[in-house]
Amino acid sequence: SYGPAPESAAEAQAWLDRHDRRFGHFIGGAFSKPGETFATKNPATGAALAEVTQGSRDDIARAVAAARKAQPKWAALPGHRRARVLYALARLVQKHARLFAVLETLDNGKPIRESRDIDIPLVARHFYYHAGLAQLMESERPGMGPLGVCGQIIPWNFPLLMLAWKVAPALAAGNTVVLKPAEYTPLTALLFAEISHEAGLPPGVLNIVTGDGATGAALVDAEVDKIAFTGSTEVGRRIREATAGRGVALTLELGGKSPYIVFDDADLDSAVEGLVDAIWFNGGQVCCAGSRLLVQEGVAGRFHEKLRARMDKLRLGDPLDKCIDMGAVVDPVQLRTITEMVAANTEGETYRAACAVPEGCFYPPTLISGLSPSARLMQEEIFGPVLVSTTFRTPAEAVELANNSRYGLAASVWTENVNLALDIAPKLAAGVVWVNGTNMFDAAAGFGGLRESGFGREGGWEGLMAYLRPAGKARALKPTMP
Ligand code: TXE
Repeated sequence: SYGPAPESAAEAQAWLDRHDRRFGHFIGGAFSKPGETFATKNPATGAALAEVTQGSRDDIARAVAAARKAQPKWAALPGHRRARVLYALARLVQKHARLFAVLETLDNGKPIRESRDIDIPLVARHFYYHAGLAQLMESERPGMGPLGVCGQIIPWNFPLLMLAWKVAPALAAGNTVVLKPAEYTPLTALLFAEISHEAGLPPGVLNIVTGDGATGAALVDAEVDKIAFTGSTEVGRRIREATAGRGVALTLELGGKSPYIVFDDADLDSAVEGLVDAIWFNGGQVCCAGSRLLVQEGVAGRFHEKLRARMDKLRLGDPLDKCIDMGAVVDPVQLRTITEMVAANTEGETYRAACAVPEGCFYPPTLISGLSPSARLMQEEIFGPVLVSTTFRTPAEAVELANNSRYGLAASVWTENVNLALDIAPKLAAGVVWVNGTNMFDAAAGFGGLRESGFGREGGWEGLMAYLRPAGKARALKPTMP
């Protein structure tokens, strides 16, 4: 069925009401009293959803102390006991999937179709997968132990999914966590904190401190053993400097300007459809968005024509409406950034999709073609629904253009020639390469970048290893009843 889903929004509103629309931090297994607060808003309407607390240095210190206290006991549990909790978390995310999806859509502005069918199912998948790793690590990675207390700072584009990417492996490995959600989108992390109690997570193992960049900086400065960060390249650099002298383990997942390469023998209709996913999924607010189209000269005209026709069919609107393709931009600040970057461009030809654009925090799907490789918009991340394009003649030129970037997160290659695909893929400077596909994620596959896109992997065994260190001696494997 299509159309808005008012009844499910009512459930989310009721949850907010139950908390009087004011939240403190989640520290040591309970919500603290709200302190100095700020509003988190629905970007589609501008309406305030709730007040959340601006975390201070003291709040961070309390959360880190709670995590420190809980850590030895959590790490000492046999893997299958930690697995049981991770499994329960996955089940509870599924049980409350609709509430999570609607809350995410209200807070972030992403289409309900995406939060319901992509974000939340992947969150559950991450906890199931890491429940497995928690059990397997004792036999598969003997002699490895947790790092201790992990500080985790996440962005607003996939709020609960980024929490899952960070929290699931950290807890599986026996660490405890202090997590700071992004200031625009703290609500699903708070709901997750609430269900963590029901899942049997011991107090102090997961702590959530809300706040802005200053709260994040306080967490970076705190007595933690690791910082895991996803966000802007600029903040990532600052965190690297701040932790450099302290022996704090670090993983960074930063920006990107991922190439989307279409060869002249590609299935053009599939490649167009792939682009809808690559750059208009979540309104282009995706670190690995295929934001830089490189298309072979012979098909460039036809491809752009098909692309413009497809763009015109995209539907923008109320994020809770199940039939829309693109919702709101996360915040007016981000909308301004996108608008200003596009307005400052003087090169190429700009095409705005013919679809209706609602009033407020919305930006139309946009294509800017015929840019030179060094143009600012070819080099800098826009983090919005704006695709830039240029053409190439030979495969070698495609590789050169693709790698002409300070980033190296992902790449997509479209061709019907498997030899060409196998030749090109390893030459691309990217952490992930998709062939005839895009934005494919799985908990079992390590994800992460090269160059200024950061380092470290999330997902799979590599992701778990980023939360482990050689522990000195292997714990004897004792058979225990489940
Ligand atoms: O990111 P920030 P912003 C890129 C994207 C976007 C731009 C700005 O290009 O347009 O960044 O977005 C916390 N110490 N990406 O400003 O500031 C902050 O509170 C510690 C790409 O929202 O990096 C939030 O929790 N933490 C990206 C988180 O960092 C600090 C996703 C991310 O915010 C901090 C998001 C500090 N000094 C933005 N300052 C991706 N790779 O997916 C801020 N934070």
